[in-house]
Amino acid sequence: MKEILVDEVAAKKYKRKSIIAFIVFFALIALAWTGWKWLVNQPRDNGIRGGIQKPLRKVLDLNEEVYSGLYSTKHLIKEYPRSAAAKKARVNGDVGLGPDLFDPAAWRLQIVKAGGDTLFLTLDDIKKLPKIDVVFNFKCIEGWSQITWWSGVRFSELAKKYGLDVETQMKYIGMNTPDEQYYVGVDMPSMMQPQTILCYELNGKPLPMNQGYPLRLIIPVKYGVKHLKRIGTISFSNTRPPDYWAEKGYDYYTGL
Ligand SMILES: Nc1nc2c(c(=O)[nH]1)N[C@H]1C(S)=C(S)[C@@H](COP(=O)(O)O)O[C@H]1N2
Ligand SMILES: [Mo]
Repeated sequence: MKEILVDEVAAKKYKRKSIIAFIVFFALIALAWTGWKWLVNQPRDNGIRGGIQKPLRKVLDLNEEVYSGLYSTKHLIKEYPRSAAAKKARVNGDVGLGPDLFDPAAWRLQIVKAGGDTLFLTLDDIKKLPKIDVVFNFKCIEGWSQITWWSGVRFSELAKKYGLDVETQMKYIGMNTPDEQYYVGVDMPSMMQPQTILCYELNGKPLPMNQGYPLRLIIPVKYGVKHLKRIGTISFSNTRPPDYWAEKGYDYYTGL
């Protein structure tokens, strides 16, 4: 008799606990669902290519502040011997590499100065500057990486040679393909980092067309998206220049 009573009490307790557990469980689901709804319905930061919700962008920007403050861009990315580089470098992304508005013979690097004047540089002008090698692990946000060997001139060296002092005091640099279909914005400290080059060779030979002939950006402190192939124009600003992948919702800074 006594035993049955004890069992009944235990069963009641158990039942009550289960009910509470269920209520809590569903309440949490409802909360998560409401939170999610709220987030996806937040206004987006940039409508052109979809962008992302403003609260998410805030998180990315906060990351940027923490990372750029912590590591700055003074640190050097690890380099490798040439022999470690892939003989066949992977090709990825061809936006802005179509035949329109690109005549290799007429190509000039256009640098729009702060005052509005534009410099027009030929590949030979650029090749007159000291050439350096950069052999590093190239990383794409899609999840692959590869050690590759690139050569060209340091952006900081070119800026010095062409007296871009006012320009390099600005916060950002913007780059476009000649047809303006692909474009990136890069913070100035990353651009002035000594491993950032305007690159015209891969594995000791002129860049292949699909890898940015005649000139591309190699910026080891960033993921692949920022390594713009076939540079047409370079300009400077204190606000973020448009950026193809950031407009699709990716992190603007994409630092390593
Ligand atoms: N003009 C242009 N540059 C670009 C791209 C692109 O689509 N168009 N894709 C970027 C991406 S996502 C990567 S990973 C690298 C790939 O460089 P690779 O083709 O030399 O491997 O180029 C970057 N530069
Ligand atoms: Mo990429």
